[in-house]
Amino acid sequence: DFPPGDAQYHNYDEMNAELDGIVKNHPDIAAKSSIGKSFEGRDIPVLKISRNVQQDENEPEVLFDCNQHAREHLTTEMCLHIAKRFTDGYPNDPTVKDAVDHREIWIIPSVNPDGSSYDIETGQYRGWRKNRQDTGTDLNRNWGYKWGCCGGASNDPNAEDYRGPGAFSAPETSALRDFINSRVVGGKQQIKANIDFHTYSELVLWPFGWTQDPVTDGMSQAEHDRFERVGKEMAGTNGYTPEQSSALYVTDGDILDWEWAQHKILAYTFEMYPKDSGGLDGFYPPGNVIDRETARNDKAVDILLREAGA
Ligand code: 0X9
Ligand code: CA
Ligand code: ZN
Repeated sequence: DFPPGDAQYHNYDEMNAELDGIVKNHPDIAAKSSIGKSFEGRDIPVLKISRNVQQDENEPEVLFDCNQHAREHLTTEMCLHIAKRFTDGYPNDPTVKDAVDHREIWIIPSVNPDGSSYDIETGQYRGWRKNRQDTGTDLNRNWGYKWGCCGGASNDPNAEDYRGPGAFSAPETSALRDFINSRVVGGKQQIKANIDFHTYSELVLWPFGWTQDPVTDGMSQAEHDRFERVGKEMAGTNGYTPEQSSALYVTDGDILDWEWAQHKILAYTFEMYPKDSGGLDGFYPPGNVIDRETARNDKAVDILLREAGA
């Protein structure tokens, strides 16, 4: 489990209990289901939040997903914070109420439950990043758009950024792909926007990651300008640095590139707190920063929810 100083973090069972508690307290606006199973057979839960949650209404949908990378535990807390805020905050907070009434919000607090459980299993952090298939696959190099194209991932199974033997070879990425594909209704993708939460470095990143060119096949100048405008607006509220994801480093097979290329989802990666901490320590901030560092993204989340209707 988490070490004593970090008991505020939710392990897999605690995460599920938190989601179940939210649904119990707010059955009209919150519902839990599963997008599928991890390699080791854990369900990957998704929480839907919306007025008349049991109906598929014609409202813009927004996805928040967390913890593709095992050791990035603060992101699971970020998704749980969003889930609490958009349920407990309804109907007293007008911004929250507006979003719950006019959006369908999907929250996946842990895309990689095997990896995060493995990371904390001994009570001492292992610094684990990948899933738990064989030597582990980096889920954020396993997506199927330009998978393995450009030197932005490794073909060495022992590498931290191993892309897997084929696109969507990981059950976790294929489950999330299938979920996103399932939101095509009447030929139209309902999910309009996404934040994929990671740690760390305090960045707001947008596609493409496979190339340093801002404008290229599948990304017009106007599309790029929208990513940049909304990215900078969000970064203005949390103090993160906004940039194209490949400015950090080139990746191929990351989630953003696939979501944009396949579905035109306005998709961002947030790298959360801290800004800078040499090496592995940055993945393990103490539990007492969770409230501050998750609330720090409230306004950015609201901006994305607004923009999903544009
Ligand atoms: O490398 C990643 O997958 C992300 N950073 S992390 O430290 N959380 O592992 C960044 C992915 C963003 N995409 C690109 N940089 N192209
Ligand atoms: Ca809908
Ligand atoms: Zn990450």
